[in-house]
Amino acid sequence: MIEPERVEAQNTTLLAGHEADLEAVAACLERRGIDAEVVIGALQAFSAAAPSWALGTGGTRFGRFPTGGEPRTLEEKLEDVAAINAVTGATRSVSLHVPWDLPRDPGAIRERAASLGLAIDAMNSNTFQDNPETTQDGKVSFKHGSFANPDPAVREAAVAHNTAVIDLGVELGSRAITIWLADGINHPGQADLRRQFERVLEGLREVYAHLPPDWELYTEHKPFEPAFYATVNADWGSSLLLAQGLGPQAKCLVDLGHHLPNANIEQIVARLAMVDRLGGFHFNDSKYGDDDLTVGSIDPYQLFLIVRELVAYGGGRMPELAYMIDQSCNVKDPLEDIAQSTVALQHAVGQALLVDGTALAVAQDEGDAAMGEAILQRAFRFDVGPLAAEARRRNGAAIDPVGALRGVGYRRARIAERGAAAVATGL
Ligand code: PSV
Ligand code: MN
Ligand code: MN
Repeated sequence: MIEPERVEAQNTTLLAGHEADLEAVAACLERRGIDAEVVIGALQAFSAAAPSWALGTGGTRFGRFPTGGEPRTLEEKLEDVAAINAVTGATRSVSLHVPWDLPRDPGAIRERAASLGLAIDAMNSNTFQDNPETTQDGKVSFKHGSFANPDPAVREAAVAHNTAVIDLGVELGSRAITIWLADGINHPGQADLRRQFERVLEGLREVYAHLPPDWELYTEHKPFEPAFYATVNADWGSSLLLAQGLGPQAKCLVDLGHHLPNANIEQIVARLAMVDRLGGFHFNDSKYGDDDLTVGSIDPYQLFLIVRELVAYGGGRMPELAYMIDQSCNVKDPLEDIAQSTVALQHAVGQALLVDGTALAVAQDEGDAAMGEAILQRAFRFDVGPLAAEARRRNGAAIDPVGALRGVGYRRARIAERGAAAVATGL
């Protein structure tokens, strides 16, 4: 545990400089007619769930180089998320992935999470691998798909796994299930494109029927990998068709890395929001494909434009959607990586809140492209760093999250406790 006093101690040396920066930034905003307190308050309210599957070092098929002291159990994963939250103050929940996470005593996990100040966010099911828990001890295989599989027994297993994940989530206090399917084909002729989609929709209807009334089901699209010719839920259009075919509790989840190169993600977000089918996000950044890089590390302007669409959808504030991080890091300490992503999100939210929506609408109505763009860039170029740092500080977290994690020696202590060879379960 990183106690608040230890975080506060890390803040001490930075405090005077931070306060001077904050005062300057607040004065600058005041001249623009913006109350810094409003932005700080909105940033304090923002939180994005940490992915339980990204607390250990990621890897590729070319190797994996563990960080040391990685969490070996779900309990230890919760402790790591609590450590991230201790320094960001904006990681107040964790998203689980079943069966990578398979709590034998869900009530105890729920209590442990609550005692660490954490809630259980959306549950993720997994029919993209063969695991004994999902394939009825190897009686079926998802090699040729799950819901889209030509074999009804496999389709039933896929439904059974997803309904079991919902039941587990109910016990854990979750309110949503995110379904990403690897279903698709690698070769033309391997399966019928229309029939595959129909089967997926049929299967998801059974899962949907199992949803408690206060739950949501998110369909997560992705164009390729592992299906390299045609993925069933390949894009936002397919995802929307699935959600619309299911019912009002079904919405679309946008993983920022799940788009073909140059896709206009902010426009996709605007479209889904327009029809009230925007459910949540898997935040990350990407350079080439589904790279799962640190949020905002490659294209922070795109992130800002996406979050600005959210603020527009929320009528000037961040709407309450399922905000999650989905990333994987091969070289950084995963906890530092998630903390950096969270800070990037805070920056994007802060910048998006600075956009003068009224002036933007006037510029748009007048066809003044230069002014419309200038209004956006004025907000994007503003240094919201001190506002985000103040929001963290007021939430009892760190002015400098990565510095604080290092300062308290969190990784060193975990290596001593869990061992240098401890490797996280999951990916
Ligand atoms: C698939 O690429 C994905 O983005 C889905 O969200 C999975 O649940 C996750 O990655 C697994 O790492
Ligand atoms: Mn994802
Ligand atoms: Mn992905």
